[in-house]
Amino acid sequence: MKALHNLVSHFQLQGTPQQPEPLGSGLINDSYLVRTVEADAPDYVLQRINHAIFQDVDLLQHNIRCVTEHIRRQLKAAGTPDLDRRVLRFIPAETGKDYWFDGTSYWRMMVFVKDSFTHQAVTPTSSRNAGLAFGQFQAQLADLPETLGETIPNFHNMEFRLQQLDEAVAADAVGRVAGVQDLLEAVAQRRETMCQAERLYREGKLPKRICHCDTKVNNMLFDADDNILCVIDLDTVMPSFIFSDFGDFLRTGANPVAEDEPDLNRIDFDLAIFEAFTEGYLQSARSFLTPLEIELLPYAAELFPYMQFVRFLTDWINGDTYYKIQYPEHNLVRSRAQLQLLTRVEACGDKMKSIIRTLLSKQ
Ligand code: GN1
Ligand code: MG
Repeated sequence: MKALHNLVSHFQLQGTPQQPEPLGSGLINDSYLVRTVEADAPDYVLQRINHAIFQDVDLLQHNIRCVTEHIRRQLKAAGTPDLDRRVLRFIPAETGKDYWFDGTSYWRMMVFVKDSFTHQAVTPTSSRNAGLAFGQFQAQLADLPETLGETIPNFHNMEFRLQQLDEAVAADAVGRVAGVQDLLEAVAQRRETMCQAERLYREGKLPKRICHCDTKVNNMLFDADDNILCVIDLDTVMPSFIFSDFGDFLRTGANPVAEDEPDLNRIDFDLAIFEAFTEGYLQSARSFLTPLEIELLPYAAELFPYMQFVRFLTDWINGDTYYKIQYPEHNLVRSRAQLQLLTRVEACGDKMKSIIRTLLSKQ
């Protein structure tokens, strides 16, 4: 812990930092809260960047700097108060870069958004706000002057994720393939349909836009009155299909239980949440969405449980090399939970379409 404290000294902070304390439950990066002694100095978050996953730290922090500054400029121009609670602010290290390399790990610091809360579950009201917020996030970034790179190449590319699964199955590194034949069958059945976005993109029918790409419920900060303050966890902001933000929110938000729920009977797809989120999203995003993007929103709701199912299953077959696990079968349990969610979403296909039709006619 002494070492953590030393790290902090390499950043251009305001105030006197105290000993970092562990923070949050992200599956990828390690986070610490760094309080400052002075009441008028902000507190900070110190994070170790998972360099195995985000291999190009310069590109990563460049993307984040472009995005946060662009949004900050817009909010400022609109006269929005309390900017440090409305968009993340990263602190340069003494090198002038937005990270510090200690010889082994890459670290970064940002201002801790005070009096903020995250949710693991959502209500229709907070979902509508989330739809508005993520649609607005895409809208804000529509005129970003800089070009962003892919911080994780092919991150939400379904064809690529299936290829990774195929490779894992072929290698069968830890002998787990025989035990998951039913799951592999479920993957195969849906393969063609689920890869339609990439096909449409190649045919020039579907655009990529700057998206958040990890729109989980717990990647938004709310104030004490449940208003959305800002979107966090910007590591995966990159060009993608808008389905990323739409589908991944519903994957976690419309499921009343956690993404790794072991009791499959408790997993569901809540259409009230779908409706509320879609209403908010269409309200802020409709102006730039194409008719095909809108038509494919129900597909997006299926795509993300499917993609997460494929990713967890791949990690299980690889012997748990990517996601942190809390118990030995965790990735298998996660896989089964995501497949169950997918079947619940699939059962709602017609209802989703009719909800979207109704919402469009009302707006
Ligand atoms: C990871 O970092 P975290 O926990 O917000 C993952 C997402 C997955 C999610 C599943 C970079 O997100 O893509 O949907 O776990 N992020 C990365 O919980 O792989
Ligand atoms: Mg996160």
